Amino acid sequence: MSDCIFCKIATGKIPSQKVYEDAEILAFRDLIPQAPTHILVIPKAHIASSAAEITAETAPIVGRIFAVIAQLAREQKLESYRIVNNCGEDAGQTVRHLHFHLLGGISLGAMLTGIQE
Ligand code: DGP
Repeated sequence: MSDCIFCKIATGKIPSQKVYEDAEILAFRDLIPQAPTHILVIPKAHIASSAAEITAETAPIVGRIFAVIAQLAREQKLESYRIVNNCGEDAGQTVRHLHFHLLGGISLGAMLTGIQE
């Protein structure tokens, strides 16, 4: 999508601090980190604007995203971490391109999401 920030990051039009990339998936550091490790993992293609749009057809890439997250957590030496998906505006979603937050490196406490505005 031409007006989507994460599509622009995926195609390199907007620079990012990449930590993982393959043909379908990109992981990069969040612009405003909420924890010492705060990585966003996205499908490069705009397959869904939010988790609400995941279908049986697109679910396999979501599974691969979780495998990438597990690999990244090992590489970042995170013993505990939180995976967050904000689905919809009231849930705190600000970028309408499916993405998952990997947060760790600090005690995240009992907060529901670990993400604060
Ligand atoms: P969410 O609120 O769940 O939609 O998360 C969107 C995240 O994207 C938020 O934590 C900030 C991050 N973000 C927004 N714009 C950029 C950007 O241009 N570059 C990077 N690296 N992160 C961004």
